Amino acid sequence: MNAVVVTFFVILFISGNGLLFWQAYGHASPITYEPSPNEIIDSVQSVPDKATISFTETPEPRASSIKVINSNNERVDNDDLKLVDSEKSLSVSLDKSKMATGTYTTDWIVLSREDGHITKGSYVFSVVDSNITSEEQQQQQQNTSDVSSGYSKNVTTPDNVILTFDITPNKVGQNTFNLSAAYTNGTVVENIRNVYLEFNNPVKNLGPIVDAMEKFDTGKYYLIGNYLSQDGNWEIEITVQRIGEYDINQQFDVEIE
Ligand SMILES: [Cu+2]
Repeated sequence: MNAVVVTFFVILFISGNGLLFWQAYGHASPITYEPSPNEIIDSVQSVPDKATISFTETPEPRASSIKVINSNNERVDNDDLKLVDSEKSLSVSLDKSKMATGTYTTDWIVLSREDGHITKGSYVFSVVDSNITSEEQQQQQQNTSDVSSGYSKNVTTPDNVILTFDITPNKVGQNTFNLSAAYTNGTVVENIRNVYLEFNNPVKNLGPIVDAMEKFDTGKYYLIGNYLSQDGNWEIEITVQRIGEYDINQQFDVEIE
């Protein structure tokens, strides 16, 4: 690497993308996804024929898998994993006759042919019905919000930070996640660099699904998405990266209807 490239990576690292940067190099790490994470596809017809993930290193297909699962934990792919060697990509074809509107989880696990290391991950995408107007969809969303109260919990961490974590609504589908961080003396935590959520559902074998929250005010972060793709017990791990201090890690166990 020449000096310019090194400088670029160092700046990337210092500027707070350390975690993402690190995950993107070494082993067979994903580069592109189709469908893409959190994509909202406007009809079943518009769903691509295959789910495809390309990697930084060539995967070994005999020791790898991609599964696309609906919210009833049923596979909607044809279990026909194929490697395109030149693209370092794996794909499975999708059985659209099994697909409808809803949230889908793509679960992948890959053994790198180059270094023998295993990497895995999950992400979600959604299929909606473009024939109903956005107003009607909002109405449906509103109705589902009405019948389900949200999840809300406060935890005081060993370093005297109170994390308040809310999920609205606490059911399968699109949710809004809110996090606020304040010290026990009432002052807001100001030196936050990044907040990450990691979703795991061990019983359904889903996850880890990782995403960064968006800042909307000092010490206040939110994320909207269909991460909770099935019911059951979800472990949601929050990582708050602070400038000049240790990361705060806190797990919330959430029962989703
Ligand atoms: Cu490796």
